[in-house]
Amino acid sequence: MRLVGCRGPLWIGRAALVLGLVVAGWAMVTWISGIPAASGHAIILESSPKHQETVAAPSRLMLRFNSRIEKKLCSVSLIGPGQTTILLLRQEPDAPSNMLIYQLPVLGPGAYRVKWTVLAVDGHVTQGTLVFSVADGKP
Ligand SMILES: [Cu+2]
Repeated sequence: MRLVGCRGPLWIGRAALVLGLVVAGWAMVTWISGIPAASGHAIILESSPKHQETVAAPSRLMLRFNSRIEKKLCSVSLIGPGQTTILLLRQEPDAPSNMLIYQLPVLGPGAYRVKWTVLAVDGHVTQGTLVFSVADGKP
């Protein structure tokens, strides 16, 4: 305390106040959006197919996150019509560090759920689900 002089405690007090406000603000945001406070870190910014989109059978799945992720510790599975689960294992190696891209097998028409669990580089695990539908090819 002597090193920072008599302004030290005041500065620490302000820092604590600002930190407190940030934490309170974050808690409020997570409470409003329904995201557990412990899992605010790697979130999806964009995907292909998009959430709730109906598409012709896609040949690949792309998930883009807001931060770099530990790709070896990420897992993504695809649950198709009839609860068939396809564990996606073959990531495209050249994808950017905040993206997961998988080649997909031929998908028949129906509803699909993508369940993802990723580890962000800051050590926090997040998970989520996105859904999309493959349209029946006939017009
Ligand atoms: Cu984090």
